[in-house]
Amino acid sequence: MTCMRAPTHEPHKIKTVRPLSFPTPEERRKLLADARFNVFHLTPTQITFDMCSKANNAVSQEQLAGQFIGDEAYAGSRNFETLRKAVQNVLGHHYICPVHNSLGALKLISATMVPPGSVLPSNARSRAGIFALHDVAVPDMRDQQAPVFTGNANLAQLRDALEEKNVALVGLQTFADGQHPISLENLRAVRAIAHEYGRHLICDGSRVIENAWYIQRHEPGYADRPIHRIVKEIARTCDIFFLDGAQDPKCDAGGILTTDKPELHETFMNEVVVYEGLHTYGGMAGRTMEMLARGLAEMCEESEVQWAMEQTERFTKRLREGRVPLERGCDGAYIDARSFLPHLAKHHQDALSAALYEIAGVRAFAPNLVRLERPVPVQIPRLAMTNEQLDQVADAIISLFAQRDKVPELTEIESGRWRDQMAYHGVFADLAPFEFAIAPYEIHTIERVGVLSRERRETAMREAGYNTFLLRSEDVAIDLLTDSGTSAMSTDQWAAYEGVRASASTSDAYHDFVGALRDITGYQFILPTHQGRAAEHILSEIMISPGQIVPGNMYFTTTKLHQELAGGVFADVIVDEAHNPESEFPWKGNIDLDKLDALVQQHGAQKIAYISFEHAVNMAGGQPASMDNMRDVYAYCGQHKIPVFFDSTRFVENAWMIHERDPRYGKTPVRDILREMMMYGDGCTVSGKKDFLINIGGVLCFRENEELARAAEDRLRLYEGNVTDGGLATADLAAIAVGVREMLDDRYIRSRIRQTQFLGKLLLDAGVPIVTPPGSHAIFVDAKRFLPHVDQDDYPAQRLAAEIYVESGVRAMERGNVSKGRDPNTGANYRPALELVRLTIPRRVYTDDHMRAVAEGIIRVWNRRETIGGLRFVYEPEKLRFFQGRFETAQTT
Ligand code: P70
Repeated sequence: MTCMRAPTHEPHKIKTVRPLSFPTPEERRKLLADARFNVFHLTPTQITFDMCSKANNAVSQEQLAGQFIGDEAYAGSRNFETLRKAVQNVLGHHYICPVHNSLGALKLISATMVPPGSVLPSNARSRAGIFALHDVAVPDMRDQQAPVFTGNANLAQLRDALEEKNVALVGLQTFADGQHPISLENLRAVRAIAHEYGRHLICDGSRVIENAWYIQRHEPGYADRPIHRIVKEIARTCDIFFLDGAQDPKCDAGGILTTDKPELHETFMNEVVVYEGLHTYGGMAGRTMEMLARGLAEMCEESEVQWAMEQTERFTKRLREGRVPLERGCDGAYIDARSFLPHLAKHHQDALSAALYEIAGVRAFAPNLVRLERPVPVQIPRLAMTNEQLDQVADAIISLFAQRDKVPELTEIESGRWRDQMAYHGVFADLAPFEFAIAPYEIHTIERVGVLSRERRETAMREAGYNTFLLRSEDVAIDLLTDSGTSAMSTDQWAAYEGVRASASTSDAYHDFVGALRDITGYQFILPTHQGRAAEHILSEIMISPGQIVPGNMYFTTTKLHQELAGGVFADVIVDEAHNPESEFPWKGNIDLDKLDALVQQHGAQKIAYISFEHAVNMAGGQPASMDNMRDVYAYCGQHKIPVFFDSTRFVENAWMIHERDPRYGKTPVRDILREMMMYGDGCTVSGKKDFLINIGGVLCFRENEELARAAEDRLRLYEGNVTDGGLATADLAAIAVGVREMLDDRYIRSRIRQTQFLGKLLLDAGVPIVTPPGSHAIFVDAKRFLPHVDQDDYPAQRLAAEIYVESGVRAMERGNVSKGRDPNTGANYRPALELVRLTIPRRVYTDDHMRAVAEGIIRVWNRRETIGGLRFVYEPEKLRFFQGRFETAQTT
């Protein structure tokens, strides 16, 4: 079955992100000392990566949505019914007792079934401490010889215990202690023996998924069995099954205790009200039950399981190659602290945890009883991290391993039975810090994507008239149609969105919005619009008199259209290099001052409405303008009294390119570069759906010309909405105010552009013709060089975009002859110099592994390029024909 092949990229995209913190080495030392060298006491905002897989997993958007439909009734809530059904479907057990977490389940079991003085043989150590409290012994039944399934029980030993001891129950853990998987064969044998002696088999299945995957991989006869069936088999083999909601179901709390035996259920039901809550909520909020129910069903999702397990394989492999002593645990690397720090006499685990935090801000913590001396687990929060991040965490550990001799001993100043009670004095040795170079966020929620077979993609493309705009998003695997409105919002943005007090007139969010944008642009008048083209519409109307010329650095479709609708005539004044996809000129977004001057000389300055100056020129391939060029154009226009208006849709990206390519700005933060850029203009329009990290919105700004601002406001009232909302929801204004602060984080913008460049490099290395140098928001494939045998009037870029989809499920966009349209005078196609397919990277949505998959798909198309022909229109709209035009394949001459 193909679903069981190891996936090469996430089978989903990122829906929302949560910010990471980056305390400096100095801050970390202070925080560690304050926490008395016990990393347990640090909080997530003091940590970069919290390597724990409990309660901080990423969830699907559907599971998160469950949080909001919690039915907080005291008795018989709908959420409990949902949970019950999920248990029946997923685990195949009929009866369920809800509990607040797995400790709640254990408490019920010990209170009802395990009398003091009895014995509970188990394959795990991690719960022994709890039972010891009740005077119950938990002898280790693990078969120390078992080669693959190291969590298997030693059956002879089990039998002996049942013969000789006062055994109350037989207990097992799936993936015992996070390290030891059990086979289904062994599980069945344990059950048979337990039943022979009239005892029940109880199983802690908090890591049932990881164990099921192990069975699928390693137990003979299970290679073709889907995870959900193995999970059900495991649960149904046990008399009682329980799990922690914050583990495999990726909930934030909660748990369940399930059985098929009515008499056991009755026992629990009588006790649950004592410790947990009523039998229909068991100490969970209604929303927790809803999330848990959804999480139970989703945790068996095959491709997701394969992805998470593959990450664990990769992470442990990298550490092994770095010679770090470890075991591959179910959810990460379990480091043997004694072998890691052999020179220490004591407190190996805590010394290792402290040193790792000190050098890298990573928390890995061995919980539980101090005397158990368990390994330090470096767990991967489920679905929350990218492979790039995991690689760097592994490298941080390897770098600590390389300087392990310097890790000093901790001096105990307070102690207890549990590790959280420990406190130490320590010293800081001369450990070299590890610096992360990654995106500054983790994955908070995910969105599953469409995966069709090649045949179904062929049909979908044909039905969409070979126009990627007309595909359904649910048929697309990786969507690189646009970076517009496709960003993943952060949890901080959502918090602002949710917390807003909406208003039909002026809102607090409006003032935040204006304040934030004034601060960033230095402009006085900030007008919200519902998106970019609305700002363009208004600007064009108030600035252009019929017949006036609007020089611009290459056209953008909507910008040019609004200039023309206002009676203006667009004139391209971009540097020649921009039209040459092979030129390596670093500032292909520049305005050619000679071209501009020629226009002024020819028509006179009063005939020029304004300069339409786009940052990071989209149609040229996402190419930046230099600071010098902005300054020179502004100086020139100042002399001739011609206003300069920026299209600042991708101004942060332009600013980062200046940071990268102009050595004078190599140390200047983007925020300051941006401020200087904006000085060289009189105002701007922005499609906020790009750099602002939001899904909707735009803005029109004027630096200081109040008259223009008032004229624009008049139109805003007519076309858009209130002057204080521009037709946007108050909540979106609030999200923008947060987004525009996040976009100025240098770590974010660096990682964003690095990702685009990474895709560019993969394609260049394979010889695929792309526009060079690669831009910031997109990689543009050069269809003229890709399909030289297809005439431009057979729309090679349109066809190439269609082929890329059919080959790989990746959706791209034509930017060439179809987009440029026809000359209204002759009716002929414009046949622009650039005939491109744009692979546009949404912000914070995809990972490097996605980019690799995109490149591989395009390279496959490249290898069969000779077989690809052209297209002809079957339906051609008059305006912006690329949006809704339909095509059929044409035989190329
Ligand atoms: C894209 C999007 C929008 C855009 C832009 C620049 C530099 C203004 C706008 C308009 C969406 C798009 C729009 C038309 C054709 C294809 C795609 N660009 N200026 O994917 O802003 O969409 O907010 O009205 O890039 O490049 P808005």
